[in-house]
Amino acid sequence: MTDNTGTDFDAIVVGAGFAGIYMTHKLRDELGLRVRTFEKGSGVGGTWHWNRYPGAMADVEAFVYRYSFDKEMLQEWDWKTRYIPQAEILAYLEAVVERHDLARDIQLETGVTSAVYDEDRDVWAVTTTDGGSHTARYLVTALGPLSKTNLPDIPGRDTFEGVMVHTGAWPEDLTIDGKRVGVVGTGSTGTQFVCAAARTAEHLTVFQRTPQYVVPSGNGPVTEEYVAGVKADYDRIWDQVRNSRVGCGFEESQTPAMSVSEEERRRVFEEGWRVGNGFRFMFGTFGDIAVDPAANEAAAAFIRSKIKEIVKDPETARKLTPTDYYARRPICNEGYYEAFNRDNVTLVSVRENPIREITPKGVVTEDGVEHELDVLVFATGFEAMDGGYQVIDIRGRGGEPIQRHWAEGPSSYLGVAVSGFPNMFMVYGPNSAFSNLPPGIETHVEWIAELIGLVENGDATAIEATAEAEAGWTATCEETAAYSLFSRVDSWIFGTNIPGKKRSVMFFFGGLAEYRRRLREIAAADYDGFTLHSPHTLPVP
Ligand code: FAD
Ligand code: NA7
Repeated sequence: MTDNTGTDFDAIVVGAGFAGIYMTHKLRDELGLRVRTFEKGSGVGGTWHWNRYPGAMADVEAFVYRYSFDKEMLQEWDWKTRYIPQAEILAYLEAVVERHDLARDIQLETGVTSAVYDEDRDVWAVTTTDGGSHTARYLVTALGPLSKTNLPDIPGRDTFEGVMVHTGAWPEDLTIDGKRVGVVGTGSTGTQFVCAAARTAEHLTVFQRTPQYVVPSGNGPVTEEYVAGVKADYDRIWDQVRNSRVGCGFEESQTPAMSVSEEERRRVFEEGWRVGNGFRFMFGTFGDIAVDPAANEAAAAFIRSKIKEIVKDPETARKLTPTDYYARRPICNEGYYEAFNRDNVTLVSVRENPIREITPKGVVTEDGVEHELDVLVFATGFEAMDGGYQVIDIRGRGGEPIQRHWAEGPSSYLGVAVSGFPNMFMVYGPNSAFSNLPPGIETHVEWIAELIGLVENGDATAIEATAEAEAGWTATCEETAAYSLFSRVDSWIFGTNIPGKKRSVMFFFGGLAEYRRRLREIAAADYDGFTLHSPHTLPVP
């Protein structure tokens, strides 16, 4: 396409985590576009820049929690433990930025506050926190599925005189060693934090609302031979990842749990427990734990039996024992239930004994006890998927705000495009495939580059998802969610962790392989569901 728009940039990317970093490289170095990436943080890395709490790590195994696109780097970059801690992931992402010389096009400490589409020119006008105004033909939002923190509004919260912190905004210099620490929340983050903090805090008080099913991660050192073996096998590994449901690098089971004897089930669960990893336990032991209530109950009962075995105090064990479906994002780490056997760890079930208020000294519960604290940690999660979008003034055709477009819940075509928002592309936006993120993100970055390539290589000025395609994809995601037991439990996956937020489907639960198959099918059908248009052939809103 000939660019007659005179924009400042060809493309503006928002966010410099896994998604924004690869998108910047793809657009600049492969499509030859003029790119500017805005990142509100003081460094690149996204999740791994912000989440520096003790115990922070990816609990998808190291060998697949990385990009696959840079084959040389896959061979060069080593790892020493089965899972990589936050600092190493951050160092890895910084190394990617350096290796591809991306920093010169990434503007840090600059948040995007608005993005408005000028439909006469097919141009996005973007404003930033530093007072800047910029124009570009393409807008790529790589805002992160879990980047907008959720801080509960507990009475007296801001009167606390100690250090109050959310795990997703952990200051670099904050240590908890030898301190009296309280943590609200026992999700993936809270349980990781508990395992680490129990070892170094003087006392740790855990305020738990919903008990969690937690399995061991099986973390530990890996040998050089193992790493060399993985490196030699990467082509096969990525092929397997892309052709699997959750993309976590293990063979997913096809066997229904109730098709085998009770002894065999127990043996398989014991093996899953011994080997470790949450996704492997849920998707690698049997094929129907996330969809069949009986299979789910078998897995849940097994984990409950482990809690009973591990936790010495029966009352603490009771409080830690979940009773609902095992159908949240699976959690694993080292020594979660064991932590509650320590003298310096106290469990408070806030379902039974709610938090009444936060005082200057600590947290007061309904039983009148004041839990005195030096550090109060909120491991209370995120406004997932659309949270980052809700706080930007994004307006599409006809000046329609994205918040209005999403009044009934966030929707998209394929997690990437929204009708009425031409030339805007979301990396891992609402209704993306539920999977290990790096391969999911790579799939999106490559697909977005393909869509932008269609405009660049033709005579159109914009590409847009049709309203029908978006409605169809929303219906597909709703169908896949209805089939999954995940939809029967409250969690961030459906937005129900945010008070007042409407429950909505925010993922495609059909698996990464099926998602990728559909992308291929759509591309083969002339990008069915997208319209290419020039200023003279704008679709009627
Ligand atoms: P992010 O890394 O969140 O990056 C988004 C960036 O956009 C951020 O830096 C943010 O500051 C920036 N941004 C947002 N809004 C604006 C704005 N208006 N202007 C400018 N910049 C903006 N995934 C897995 O697959 N496996 C795991 O084991 C795993 N563990 C996790 C553990 C934790 C504690 C958390 C929080 C997440 C975890 N995730 C995991 C999910 C993780 O978010 C993804 O794996 C991945 O890092 C997402 O990359 P991203 O670039 O899409 O988003
Ligand atoms: P999660 O999974 O949303 O967990 C948040 C936790 O905080 C969870 O235990 C919540 O209890 C609890 N919570 C939230 N609000 C409150 C209030 N008001 N009072 C008490 N407890 C509360 O977030 P994570 O950060 O752990 O994980 C999110 C994803 O990021 C994760 O899957 C990884 O991919 C990384 P609830 O269960 O809602 O009762």
